[in-house]
Amino acid sequence: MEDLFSQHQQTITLTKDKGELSCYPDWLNSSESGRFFQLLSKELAWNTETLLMAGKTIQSPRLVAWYGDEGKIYRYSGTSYKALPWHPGLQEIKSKLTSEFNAPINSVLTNLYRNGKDSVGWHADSERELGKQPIIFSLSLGASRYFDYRLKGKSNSKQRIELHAGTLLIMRGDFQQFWEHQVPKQLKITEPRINLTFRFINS
Ligand SMILES: O=C(O)CCC(=O)C(=O)O
Ligand SMILES: [Mn+2]
Repeated sequence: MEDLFSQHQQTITLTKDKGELSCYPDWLNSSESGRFFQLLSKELAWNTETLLMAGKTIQSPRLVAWYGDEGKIYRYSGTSYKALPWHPGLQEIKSKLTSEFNAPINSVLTNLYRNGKDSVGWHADSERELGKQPIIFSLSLGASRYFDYRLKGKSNSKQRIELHAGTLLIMRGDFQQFWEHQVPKQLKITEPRINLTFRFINS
């Protein structure tokens, strides 16, 4: 089978060990990423997510919204979310991804980090409905933020990259089995960032 990524000369492979993480800087140019940021920050159904932590429920330190094909259900941290119908802006990005990478996508989890106080803690995208070797396309818009990743259980393996507006990050193969990732707080950042994680779920 032809490698999905062989045609993308500008893809930077960050790790091929225990799954693959690759990065495609400037996948969208600045006018496209600016247009999508404006549109999606205004029009998506942003809400806090309820997380179950050590038996207590807390509100996520970021806003999220969940879109996808009809009937798709996403279970996360003790709560089920029914996908909202595709927003035209998300549909447009999804079409560009499916035509360039020939990958199946049926949903997208969207995150809005209102400023540097918002974050997502260490986790892997390993919910059962994603399957064992999910391919996840993660597009960043708005403010630049750090993205850290480390081998599970090995805090000294931490690596850091910075994700800028228009950067596409692709996680695939065994990446979610062996690695975890986070977007740490960066208290000096006052500007918002949107991250879109396009996925294929079997549920
Ligand atoms: O904001 C990011 O870059 C990562 C978001 C993330 O890890 C997730 O939605 O699972
Ligand atoms: Mn994630």
